[in-house]
Amino acid sequence: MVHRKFTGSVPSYSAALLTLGAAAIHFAAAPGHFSEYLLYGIFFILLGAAQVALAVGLIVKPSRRLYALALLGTLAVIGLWLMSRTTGLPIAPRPWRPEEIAFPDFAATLLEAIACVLFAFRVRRPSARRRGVVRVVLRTLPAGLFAPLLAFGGVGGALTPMPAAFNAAPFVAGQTSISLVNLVAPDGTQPLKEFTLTASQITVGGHKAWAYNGTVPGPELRVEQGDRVRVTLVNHLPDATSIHWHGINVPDAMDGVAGITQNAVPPGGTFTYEFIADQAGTYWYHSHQDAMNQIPDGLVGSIVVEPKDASKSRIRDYSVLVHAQPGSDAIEVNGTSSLRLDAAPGDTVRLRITNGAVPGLDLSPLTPVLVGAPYVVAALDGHDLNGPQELGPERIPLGMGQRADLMFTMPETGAVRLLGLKRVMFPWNSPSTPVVTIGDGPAPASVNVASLPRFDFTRYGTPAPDAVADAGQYDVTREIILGGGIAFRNGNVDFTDTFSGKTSPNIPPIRVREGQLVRLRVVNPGDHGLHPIHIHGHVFTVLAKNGHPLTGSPVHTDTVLVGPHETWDVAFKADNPGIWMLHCHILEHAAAGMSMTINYDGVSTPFTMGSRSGNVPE
Ligand SMILES: [Cu+2]
Repeated sequence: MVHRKFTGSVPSYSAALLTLGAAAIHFAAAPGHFSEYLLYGIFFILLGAAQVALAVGLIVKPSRRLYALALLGTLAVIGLWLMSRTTGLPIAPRPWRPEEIAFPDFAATLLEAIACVLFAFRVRRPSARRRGVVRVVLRTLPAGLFAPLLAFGGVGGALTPMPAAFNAAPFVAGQTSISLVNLVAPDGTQPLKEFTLTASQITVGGHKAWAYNGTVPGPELRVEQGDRVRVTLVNHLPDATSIHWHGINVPDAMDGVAGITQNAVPPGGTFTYEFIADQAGTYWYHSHQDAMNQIPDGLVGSIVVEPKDASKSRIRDYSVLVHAQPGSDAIEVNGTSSLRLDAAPGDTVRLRITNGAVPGLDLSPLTPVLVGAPYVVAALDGHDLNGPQELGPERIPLGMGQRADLMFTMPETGAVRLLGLKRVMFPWNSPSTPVVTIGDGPAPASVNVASLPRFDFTRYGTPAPDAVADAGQYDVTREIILGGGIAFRNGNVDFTDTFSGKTSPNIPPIRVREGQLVRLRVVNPGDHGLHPIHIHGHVFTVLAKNGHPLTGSPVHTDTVLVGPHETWDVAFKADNPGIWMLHCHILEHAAAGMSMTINYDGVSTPFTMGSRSGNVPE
């Protein structure tokens, strides 16, 4: 074989392709960077242009010097990128603040890193042999497949960034509207109950936790129906936060949704929430800024509104909040894995159970079971049921965010227990299951929880007239089909969860006027996925499951759990003007797109969600 030496170097088509792929991603990312920070935008255009010029040079006039230059330049770009993702850059909209890594970063950097290996190779061996066309094509094939694929992902991600500042209900010039910040509790002489909740970072069991007043969960807030409740949130966390009053139909400005009803409260800031607690029941409060992380980190607590006419004698009334143990797969009840509650024989006990725990990977609801005494399900989501019948042990499905009040009489001897609080993370990892024991004495005989029947509220209790269910006609109807799939969203290739094929913020809002009756049909055509769909500021009247109307008590909830192949019809009266969220209460699903708003005509919001506003409700 004849070796033909030549002075230059041979082109590396692979290195050129990889460099072009990175350039494409940088061009696609430039518009987003322009809107974020002018210098970044210019930098990305120049970088992309330099990479195109380099790729052309590598093919047209390859030389050892060019390969060396390419290696140093690309290494410098990778170094800058690493710095921006770890320590942050000195010249930036927020100097020395590291940025998050999205798919386009990963794709561009990987292409550049592989190109660097090829550059280095050519610098070490400048006088390679020229090869036949077939061999060149075969050697270029891996990069020829890999570079376009990664560039496609990177460009797609870069062209669909998280919105910088999305307004769910902008003020429109020429239209009469009021800003929701004016939608507050009217003045009055109600008895005032004041609380301060200071959010701060603590350590529980060696794990970092975010806590209200130094405990996970936060303190139980107990008020009486008709009280004026005033809660001051003080933020001592390193990040912004907010508080949402889950299930309580507060005035819109007090709903605590960052980016819709307020700006997230910055570190060092405060916000005072005020509302009149006119609905008795079991509710909970939690962060609605970055809720996907802040709720499991510990920012949760119970709030109980006792009925005004409560005869408190001989009633033992307990809130039982099931929540994630921060930094662990385990769940706890009121901050412990073994909760003991006092009760004497003959006492009437009301257990207010709230599921504040993110479900395990199978997404199944919690199914608490009370053993040791017959009981009634007195209320769901804080709303009393009519004529509830006594039950033996049954599993009560509670999706995340849902509540059930169980009432029973303590037996003459022995304790009563709440079991079945099991969350399956992985089939091979079943974390410990918390137990609640009520009263003293021997524990009740053990039961096989998995074999017990499931409570079905669609045929429980006694029928009664119901204004919304009996209306039969609705002014506004909307079908919401639950789904999902892989798509480009928020700068990444990601799993998305969708309402009727769309993700937030691109789901058209439900537009209503005050006084209208609204019916929603929520359809889950999938084989898996249980979605607790939660409404803010209103209460659902459950109309039908799979087309079958309820046969027992009217049921009023703020969350409807929609299982595989289920269709639920719910309705509500539009009686609380504002801009309100409707979202899946599995916060990962909400963050992946299952979130929309109910917009009242004539109401606008000054707040925005997105990367620039810093408001990320989920
Ligand atoms: Cu969901």
